[in-house]
Amino acid sequence: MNMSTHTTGDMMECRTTRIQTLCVIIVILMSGTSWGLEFTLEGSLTSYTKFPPWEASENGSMKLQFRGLFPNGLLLYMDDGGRYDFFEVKLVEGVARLRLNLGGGTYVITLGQGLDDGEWHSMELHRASTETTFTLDSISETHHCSNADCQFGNASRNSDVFVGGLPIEYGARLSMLALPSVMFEPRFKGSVRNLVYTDFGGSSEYVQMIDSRGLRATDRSECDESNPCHHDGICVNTDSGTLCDCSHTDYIGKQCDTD
Ligand SMILES: [Ca+2]
Repeated sequence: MNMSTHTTGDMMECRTTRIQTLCVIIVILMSGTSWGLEFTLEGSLTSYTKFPPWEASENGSMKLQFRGLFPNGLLLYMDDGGRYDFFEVKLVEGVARLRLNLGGGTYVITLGQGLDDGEWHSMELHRASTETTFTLDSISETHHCSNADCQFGNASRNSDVFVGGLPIEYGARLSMLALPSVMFEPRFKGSVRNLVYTDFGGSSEYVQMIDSRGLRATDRSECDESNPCHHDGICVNTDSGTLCDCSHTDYIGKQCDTD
């Protein structure tokens, strides 16, 4: 039996039950090597997922698909263990923005628009010697590295790969990050599936999730049904109800209603 079909079928079956949280855990466990794993991030101040390091010092690629309704959010981050090299992909006003540094300074590639349309979109990072190609759906742009060290970190030091956000503990250990500002980005709110690493020889691997926080069992939006947040606080759906992110307002309180 094809494992990805098996898992998708189980997920659909789970949506009809009342114990959705347990079901998602079962589906993740049954995924084993995470064939085509799909998950939904709540996009709160603490949500994240963690995957093994991407050992693409010179060659290899990484792909994933994402779907969301919010124009801003951190989609992907990895670095060389807090020295210089990093890759960061985020949505900025519905546009995908890659920032990278291979040791010679920061470079930015911006692709797509209207990516907060609730449809699935694909992104890929492809490393080939001195070139890094960023692909969003069917559009690509390539960065040509010209400094002395064009490798992405090294196998013994590279960080894990973070999708949707980083663990809150990094906030007290910013020196461990090559791009400390990543901790201040809004986190991705939406669904992600099919994270794949491909090595230079062409063999692909669906990677297994190591850790997570703030995964949702459903993408149902209570915020759309009844938004409790005042003063432009950002409503966050969680499995235990809604939360209000007041960090971008002048108000505090559970519903951003306290001056
Ligand atoms: Ca480097």
